[in-house]
Amino acid sequence: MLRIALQSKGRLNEKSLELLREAGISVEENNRKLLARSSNFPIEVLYLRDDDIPQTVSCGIADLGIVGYNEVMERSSHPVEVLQHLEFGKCRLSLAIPKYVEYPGLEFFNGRKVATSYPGILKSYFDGKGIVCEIREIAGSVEVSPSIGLADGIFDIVSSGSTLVRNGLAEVETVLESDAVLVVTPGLEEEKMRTVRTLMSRFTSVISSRGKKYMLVNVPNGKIEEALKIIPSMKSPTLLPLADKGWSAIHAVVDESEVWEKADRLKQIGAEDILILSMEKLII
Ligand code: PRT
Ligand code: ZN
Repeated sequence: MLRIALQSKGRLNEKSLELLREAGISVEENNRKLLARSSNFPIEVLYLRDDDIPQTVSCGIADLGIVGYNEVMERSSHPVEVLQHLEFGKCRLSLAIPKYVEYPGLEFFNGRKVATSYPGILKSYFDGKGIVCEIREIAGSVEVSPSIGLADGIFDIVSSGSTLVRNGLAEVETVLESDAVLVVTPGLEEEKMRTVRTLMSRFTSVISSRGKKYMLVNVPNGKIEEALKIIPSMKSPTLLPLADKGWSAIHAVVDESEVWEKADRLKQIGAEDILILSMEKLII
């Protein structure tokens, strides 16, 4: 039985459970319970604060965890192995200063004060760049620090950027890009790793089918080559002859963002009956 640590509440909780659900793993959804078993996969969920997930996985109390990459990096004294980037909870850790202050470059921070909840990442960044700066660790509301005279700048999580704008701050350096990651206890025993690999391949299927559509299009045989240049397939394309001789159907998986542009180009070369379908799963 594997044990996976998930955030008990907060930004990653719902998306982590959704990923398990889409991977066909049912978990009792009562976050007030510390532990919840899956009814159809050999895994139990341990709900924790995100800050505690790296340590819990590092020492093997949980075998796996889903946590922000930023937390993994900040808590590097509790090493874990990153197995997979899960492509949700995307954000960046950036330096920001009051927007009316001129920014000459990174040397701005020499001899200044920066407030953050991520002192570890910031210190190793400044050390690597030869910047000597006073890092003031605070737990929350980092963005108000410059306006109350606590710091000259901040180092914090940015997503849309609206929190910075609301507080009169401008982002000047991006230090780390982050998303939710699947982490594992270093050196996990092989028997458990086999189940972990099954889980990872299900996650890969879920992630790679996001934002994809299934496209079916009828093309005159003389235009197949041109059509295949417009909709390159993952492997060899599926090509089926139609009852009407001289025509074929092409099936392909395409990015949702490219559907209209591809459909327009296909029509221009004489394709007809373009059908776009939602895709449930893509198991590679
Ligand atoms: O209670 P617990 O300790 O478990 O949770 P928490 O309050 O420490 O963390 P939580 O739930 O806020 O965030 C969990 C993880 O989500 C973080 O570690 C990041 O990996 C990821 N994440 C993604 C974010 C954001 N986006 C985000 N926008 N975490 C925080 N924010 C905050 C940020 O701190 C800032 O205050 O949102 C604000 C900025 O957002 P924008 O959109 O205004 O730029
Ligand atoms: Zn936290």
